[in-house]
Amino acid sequence: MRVFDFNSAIVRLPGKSVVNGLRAKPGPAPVFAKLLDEHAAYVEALRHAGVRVSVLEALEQFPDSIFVEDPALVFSQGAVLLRPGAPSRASEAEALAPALAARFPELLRLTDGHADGGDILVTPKLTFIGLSARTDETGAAALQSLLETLGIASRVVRTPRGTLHLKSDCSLIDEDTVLATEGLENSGLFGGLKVLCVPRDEHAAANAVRVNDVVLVRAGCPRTADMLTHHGLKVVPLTVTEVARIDAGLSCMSLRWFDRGSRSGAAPPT
Ligand code: CIR
Repeated sequence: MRVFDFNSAIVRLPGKSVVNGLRAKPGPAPVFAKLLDEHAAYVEALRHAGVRVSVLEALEQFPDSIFVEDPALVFSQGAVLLRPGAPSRASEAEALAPALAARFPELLRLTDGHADGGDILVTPKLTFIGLSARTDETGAAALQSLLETLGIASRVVRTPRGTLHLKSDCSLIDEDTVLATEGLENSGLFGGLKVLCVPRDEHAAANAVRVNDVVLVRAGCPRTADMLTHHGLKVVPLTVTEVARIDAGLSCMSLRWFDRGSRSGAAPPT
């Protein structure tokens, strides 16, 4: 079983309030209808990759709740409700609790500090927890203890300054390779993993999603797509122009895991 073999995912429909999602810099708001299309194409791509996708209802009171990756972490053996670092997102975790309790044998809760799922990069041997404006040292330490109870080893690292989340700048694309921005590669934090560097003008492509035998990659990043294709991967380009207006990309729109008890979804990997 590889850490990117998934047969199950949760996504949440965007509410109209998504146009008021958080963003670091002022700019044009997303166009709701177009963002819905982007979301629908993303869900379709997951399904096409062999994932059974549960679509949760929109939550108008939480503009950023479409980004289900941030309030929780999921693994085959259990889920963890996190404590998102942005005050407007704090209650998104409890809003996800019923959906997770219904799907996971164990539901753990972070009770100290703050941590966003976007700062957590899972690799086969080690899970990296990036300290950022959203994930603090108390949250990271508490999360390490919870992960230990699930049998997952972790290391606390630093998300580059000015970067929203660790995974804004990197993704695992195969069992021993990470796709990353140059800055993150230079920081040397990946140790024994190989690093493929995205071109500077395709910085945002570092947030990709490996799902079973394909990699979802931001459309409009042809050199990254070529590089991944040469690396032997099947690239699925997806447009996230509207989603990007509120500082988001591809990984943040789903929680993905391999449900060992599931009869539907993808066939177990060989
Ligand atoms: C936020 O600032 O929280 C949202 N507007 C974007 C969250 C993106 N999440 C992610 O990259 N994991």
